[in-house]
Amino acid sequence: MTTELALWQAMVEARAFDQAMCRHNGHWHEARGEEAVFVGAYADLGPDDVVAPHFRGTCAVALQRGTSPETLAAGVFGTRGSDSGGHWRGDICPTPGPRSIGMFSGSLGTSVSYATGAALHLARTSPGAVAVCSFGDGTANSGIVAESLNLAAMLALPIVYVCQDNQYATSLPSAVALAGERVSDRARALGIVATDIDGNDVLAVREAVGQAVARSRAGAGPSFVHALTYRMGGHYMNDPETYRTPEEVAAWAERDPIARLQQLLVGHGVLDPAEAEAHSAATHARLEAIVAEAKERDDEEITPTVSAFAEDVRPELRSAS
Ligand SMILES: Cc1ncc(C[n+]2csc(CCOP(=O)(O)OP(=O)(O)O)c2C)c(N)n1
Ligand SMILES: [Mg+2]
Repeated sequence: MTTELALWQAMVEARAFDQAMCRHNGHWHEARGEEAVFVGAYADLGPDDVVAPHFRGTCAVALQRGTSPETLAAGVFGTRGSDSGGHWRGDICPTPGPRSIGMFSGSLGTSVSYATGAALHLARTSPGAVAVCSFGDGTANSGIVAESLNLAAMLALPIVYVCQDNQYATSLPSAVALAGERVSDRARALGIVATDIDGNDVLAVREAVGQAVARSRAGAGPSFVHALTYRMGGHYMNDPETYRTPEEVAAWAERDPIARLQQLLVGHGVLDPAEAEAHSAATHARLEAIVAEAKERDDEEITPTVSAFAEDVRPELRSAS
């Protein structure tokens, strides 16, 4: 199991990559404040498992699964060093690495159905392997999620659905947009085991998803985890954020998942405050340099065709079926 210290480091690295992207990519959709959900949910998976993270958090999951930040940054800016050989420019979601389903169409919810299909494939070919997918509260309202949950329940597929509820779909609060008290009740209605957790507590997320993964590995079918968190930044870089108050944002900043785990680790003597600050500053500086360098890279022009993509895409990704 990933140690608490490693979870903290993964969240720091995730934020450092994310914040560097905020500075260098005007299209970026920042994930600040939501790190506990995607770092905790994808922490303890194996190489045979399939992941389909929500676009807000995709890069952190790829980093956790061994893709280098240089490769990921190239994937965002669409240059040669990326997993697609430069044939995909992923302003919001780069090619995210082996056995990872990204958000390539821009149509939310599609990756949830792809992950469900992947779980069907795993059930037939790789006993014990699971798929984990995450999606936003807004996406949870799409028909394709309802269809996916139904199929997974009907066929007892090895999949864990994680709703990364950051309380907004662009400017629409989930409190208004979600009929019924809890989004997890929709899963319960289908007989899917569901839990509601504090999505700013990475240990709670790791625990809930870990139990769900264990159930799926044992053949007990799908689970649903509703993780309540908060988007500390705007929906995208130029969001005027007229739909919420600075007081609300400040109140949730007090519950920052990174600071929270850091306090716990310091309290337990696992982390020294000065060391924590130094590690954090060094990580932010390292990722800033990587992202800035990736943005400046001036590759020869790449013609993005499907056949060229097939030739240039990294061999291990091509054979990862
Ligand atoms: C099918 C579909 N409908 C609408 C959109 C436009 N859109 C892009 S992001 C977004 C908000 C999504 O909210 P949520 O699922 O909660 O994710 P979050 O942005 O909060 O992380 C919307 C509606 C889309 N990309 N795809
Ligand atoms: Mg949302």
